[in-house]
Amino acid sequence: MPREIISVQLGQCGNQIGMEFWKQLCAEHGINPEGILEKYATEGKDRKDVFFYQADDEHYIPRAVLLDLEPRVIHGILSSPYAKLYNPENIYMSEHGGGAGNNWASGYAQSERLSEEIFDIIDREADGSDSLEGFVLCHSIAGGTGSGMGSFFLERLNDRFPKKLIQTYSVFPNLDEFSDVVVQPYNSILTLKRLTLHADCVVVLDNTALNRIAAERLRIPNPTFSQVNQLPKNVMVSASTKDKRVNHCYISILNIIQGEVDPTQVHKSLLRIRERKLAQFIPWGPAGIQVALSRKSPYLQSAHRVSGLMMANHTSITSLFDRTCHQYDKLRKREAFLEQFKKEPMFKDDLTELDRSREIVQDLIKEYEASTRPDYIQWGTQKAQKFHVDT
Ligand SMILES: Nc1nc2c(ncn2[C@@H]2O[C@H](COP(=O)(O)OP(=O)(O)OP(=O)(O)O)[C@@H](O)[C@H]2O)c(=O)[nH]1
Ligand SMILES: [Mg+2]
Repeated sequence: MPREIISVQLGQCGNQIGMEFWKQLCAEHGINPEGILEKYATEGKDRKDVFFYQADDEHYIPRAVLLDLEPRVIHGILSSPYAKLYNPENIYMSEHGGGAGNNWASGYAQSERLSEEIFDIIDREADGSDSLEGFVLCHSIAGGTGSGMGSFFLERLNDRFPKKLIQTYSVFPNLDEFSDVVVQPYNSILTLKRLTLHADCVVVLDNTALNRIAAERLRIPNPTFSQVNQLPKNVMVSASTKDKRVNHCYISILNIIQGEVDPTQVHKSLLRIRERKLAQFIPWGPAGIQVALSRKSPYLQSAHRVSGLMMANHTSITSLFDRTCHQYDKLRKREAFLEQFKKEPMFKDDLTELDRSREIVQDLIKEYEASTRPDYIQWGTQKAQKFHVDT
């Protein structure tokens, strides 16, 4: 039985991508932009209560919390046709705030101060569900609010709701283009630490890959955010950059197929992939391929009878973390652009938090690399023994 999921969207990117998600979900369930069920959808037997609840007046309201330290993006949502969709009490925006100025430390420190106010919203929303499955966070790791506030809430949500799943949709910056956000690598490393330690599942949305898909496959030169944001709701990509040092492989694959397919055909294809080793999997366990078959929304026209989405945990994701570490090291070596960080309590006396975060990301890379080898099963115990000897 599907259980309720609360989504928390933070900062410009989180709220813009979140908006696309709700547009799509409303369309799939026959809910209009004001939250009212369309006449043609009243007989529907679809499960709306995972993502929506029903107010007394027949409005469907997203289980969504919208947060930003500046008002511009949320104002935009509130002046769109979807203005009445959200519960206004679930919106926190700093009316006169200037955001976190692309600074993780500022986003984190401001969130500490606002923690009580924002947890009132989250707790109320959690109390309103019968059997909460968990949370979905949507944010970018490179700015100030999505990264800093996102990090803060990842830590606290984990403390406060230890048994609930936390999944994130985390947007990584486009490294192909010049960025005027010079501290992007600091923000990214600090956020990656929290994603590694406190999230159960991180879906990486890589702006570099999304922009390349838009430019090369969809032939949109210089795609805008609004064009790029059309992609995540349909395509989830893992970075495909080749790294020659290790033999990359899949750890697990989830395929979601929507539309009319014959389950026996799907089963046969899976067997073929396994038997002929068409995809390279980890050497220490069975090929983990899951397939979920789902119905298509009856309310949406589409040119395709069947559509599919593949999400995979693939070890080549380390190339993205490597790139981030590399950029971080270049800045850190020069001690560049740290003044704004040193203004905040966490970095006032020393910068160990930055270096500690870098270490955690390096450990993550090492673990992914170890997972490509047959003796990975012993990896955790070897690490524990080493730790025992060291201490
Ligand atoms: N795909 C995508 N990326 C975005 C979008 N908006 C911003 N980004 C990316 O997000 C990063 C900047 O973070 P923002 O979300 O704008 O920053 P913020 O969280 O609002 O933080 P501050 O404004 O610094 O307080 C950059 O890497 C942008 O390329 C969006 O709508 N779609
Ligand atoms: Mg912003």
